[in-house]
Amino acid sequence: MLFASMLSALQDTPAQDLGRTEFFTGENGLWLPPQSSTTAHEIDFVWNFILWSSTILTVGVAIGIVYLAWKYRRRSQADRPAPVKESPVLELTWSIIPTILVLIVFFLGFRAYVSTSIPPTDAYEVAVKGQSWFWTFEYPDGTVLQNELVVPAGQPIKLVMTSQDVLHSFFVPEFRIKHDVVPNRYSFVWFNAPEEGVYQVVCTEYCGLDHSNMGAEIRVVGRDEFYTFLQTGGGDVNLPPAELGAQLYTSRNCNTCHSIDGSPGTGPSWLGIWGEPRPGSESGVVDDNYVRQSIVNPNAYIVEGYPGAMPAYDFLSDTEIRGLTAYMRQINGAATAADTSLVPVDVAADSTAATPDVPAGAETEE
Ligand code: HEC
Ligand SMILES: [Cu+2]
Repeated sequence: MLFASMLSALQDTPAQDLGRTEFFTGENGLWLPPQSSTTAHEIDFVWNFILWSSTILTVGVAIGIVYLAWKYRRRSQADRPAPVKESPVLELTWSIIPTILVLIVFFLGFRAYVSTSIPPTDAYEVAVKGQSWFWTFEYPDGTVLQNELVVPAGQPIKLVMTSQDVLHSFFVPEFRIKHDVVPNRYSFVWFNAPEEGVYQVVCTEYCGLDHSNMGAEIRVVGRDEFYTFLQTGGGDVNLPPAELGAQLYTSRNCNTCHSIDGSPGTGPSWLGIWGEPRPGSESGVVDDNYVRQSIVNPNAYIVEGYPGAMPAYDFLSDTEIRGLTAYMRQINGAATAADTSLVPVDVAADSTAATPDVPAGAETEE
């Protein structure tokens, strides 16, 4: 079929060659965002085909209406229309052309659907969990990230997605991928981003109060950077506990529910809680053990006056949990020397000028 081969030649045109201007594709452009995955141009081609064929048809029909209304206008009071005879040619034309158009749309759409739905067999798998209102990404080696996905450029990535609570939808406009994320079921989507850069993920299924803030970033990096990332688990391992805790407070989204200035939220503010009584809990007061339990198994004890809405963070490492605890102590003015320093206190006190060299990973020892 000549037409189909012409179409597929157009369809295989690389993204850059489609001839759109910076104005339309720039960051704040009015047109579609840049095509940043290997399958994006297929989706855009169907979209453009539908846009332009319906534009041409609409304009053609509108011009026809105006022209015919003018041509067959009533010229005098005595004007009588001649009987209308059917025209087989006309009727076949307006049946066959739309049928062909619809079949082309089906053919192109199905092809794009198949190629965006079936991941290549060498795809790298990352598990994705959506929950109100953030995304968790888990790598095969156990590395867990929140609201950030780091992947190597030029590598097919298969996302195995599920939801902890309600329907969400994983949408990456620049990759032209979008798929519902459903509780109690896995759904899949895949992409291959050839260019390094940062791409935005949005949730496109209305999922409650903070739906509009439910976003994530996909950071596409070079191979070397990706392997370094996997080795360090994405975390900064060389930080004093309280600083690590401060980072985790935002990177693990504790800040979406807990304030540190006493203002109310979904969960209790962390300001003023250290050492406070928690009658009925195992510890009785907010201390190291209480905080650990609150993080790993939040439903074991529910703070009075709050919903049991905190997700379990049982995947955090001990270093991370101790970091968060140190940060809570710091906010409450109860930080110890060990919370804010990586080296033994006397060493820190003695060293006047240079910071002593700390062996990597020293603070991760249990
Ligand atoms: C979706 C909202 C949400 C997120 C995200 C969240 N929490 Fe909570 N958290 C709560 C709620 C609600 C409570 C009170 C109910 C309960 O005890 O489970 C709570 C209670 C706590 C408590 C006990 C506070 C007290 O006053 O006794 C601690 C400690 C805590 N969370 C730590 C964390 C840490 C650390 C993180 C991030 C790693 C985090 N939370 C993320 C909602 C959240
Ligand atoms: Cu959502």
